[in-house]
Amino acid sequence: MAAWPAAVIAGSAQHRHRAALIAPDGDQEPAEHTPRPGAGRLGPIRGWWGAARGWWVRVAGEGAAAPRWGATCGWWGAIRGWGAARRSCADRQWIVRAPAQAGRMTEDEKAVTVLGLGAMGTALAGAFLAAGRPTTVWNRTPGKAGALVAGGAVEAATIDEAARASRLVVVCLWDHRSVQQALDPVAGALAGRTVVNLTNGTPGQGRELAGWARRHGAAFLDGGIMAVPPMIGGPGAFVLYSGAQEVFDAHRDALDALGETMWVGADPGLAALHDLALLSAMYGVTMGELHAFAMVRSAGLSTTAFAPLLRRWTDAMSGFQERMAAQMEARDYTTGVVSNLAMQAAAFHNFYDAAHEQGVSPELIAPLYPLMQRRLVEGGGAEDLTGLVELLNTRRTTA
Ligand code: FVH
Repeated sequence: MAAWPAAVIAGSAQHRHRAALIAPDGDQEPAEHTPRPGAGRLGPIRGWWGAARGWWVRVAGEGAAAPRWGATCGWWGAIRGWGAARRSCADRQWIVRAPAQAGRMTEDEKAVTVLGLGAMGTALAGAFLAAGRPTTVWNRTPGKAGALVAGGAVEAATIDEAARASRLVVVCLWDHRSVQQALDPVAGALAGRTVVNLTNGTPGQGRELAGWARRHGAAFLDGGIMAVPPMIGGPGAFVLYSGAQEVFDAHRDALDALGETMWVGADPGLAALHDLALLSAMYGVTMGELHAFAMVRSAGLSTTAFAPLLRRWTDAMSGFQERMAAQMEARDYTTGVVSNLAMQAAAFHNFYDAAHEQGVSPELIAPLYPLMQRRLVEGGGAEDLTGLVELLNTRRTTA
């Protein structure tokens, strides 16, 4: 029997469905994801087999008994088989939507759920709405969704309902523990969906959640929001993401609504690592500024009058990050030094003495001095202050 009918059958006996794709976490198969009817595990194999058979019929002319039909049906089988294979792969979540297709998404595919309507969750949901995404919201304590609902959001009565409403579920709660408490009971509802956690946490907590999501059949990204609520959706906001890049790519279009999106690596802990590193720098600057204001206030001076001076000085002393990074990469802290450690350490005691004279606690500036002393003892007097980074690794090796 000529092979072409088999090729047509193999290519055709697949499943028609909406091409709603969600992203896998790596190549995982969500345990509780239910492919559409008929899209069994063999779907992709049958599809590719159909395509191959069709191609073979066309090329080898197996349909000699009916050459014209053989060629036509060979092509037909190949095309149908290829299409069926792609759809089945999508059903199995082995492929993700190309960004170019985002414009053709259905309302269902565009839908987003936001869990948590604190200041940040509310801003996130508002940004999704503003971007034209059907948005479902949920908050532990009801009554916080009024403005969002007025703007077109749907308030889910339960977190389970909220989780099932969208393929993309964004979580922004108080802390890691509250995320665990909220998500654990609805793990089943999250299977086959993508969870994006934008709650502040540690790298370890991000990895733990990624493992939890994987075990429950959900794709996962951890995120760090580098913005305050009023900035969300505006040009200054950026959000860091980590986790499987295919997951990020598949949802990037949606996440772009919140601010500039930046993927920082496949390790799900990396978004939190970057987030906390950046926030640490912010807090370091703030600590110095608080101390400066306290000193000025201790003399009965106007903080308002002092503020422009403070801004001018901090602006002048910023912008050296790339140079610092280069010194660290080279582990050479002595080239091109303008203000060496020995000089800075000699003056630093004045900060303590002045604080005591003024009745100001030196506790915000205190940690730097012992580090300076240690580095001096190690022979780092000619170095830039950057050399102190060598003292901060508690897992220091001799390499
Ligand atoms: N706001 C900011 O400036 C920063 C910007 C950078 C990112 N952070 C982090 O975002 C997380 C949420 O912050 P938030 O500003 O929205 O915080 P709140 O307004 O206090 O809202 C907290 C929400 O968490 C809910 N919640 C607390 N515990 C639970 C729980 N066990 N189960 C379920 N939900 C919980 C709380 O619900 P309710 O008290 O209204 O019932 C709020 O929706 C945070 O990690 C920041 O570090 C924000």
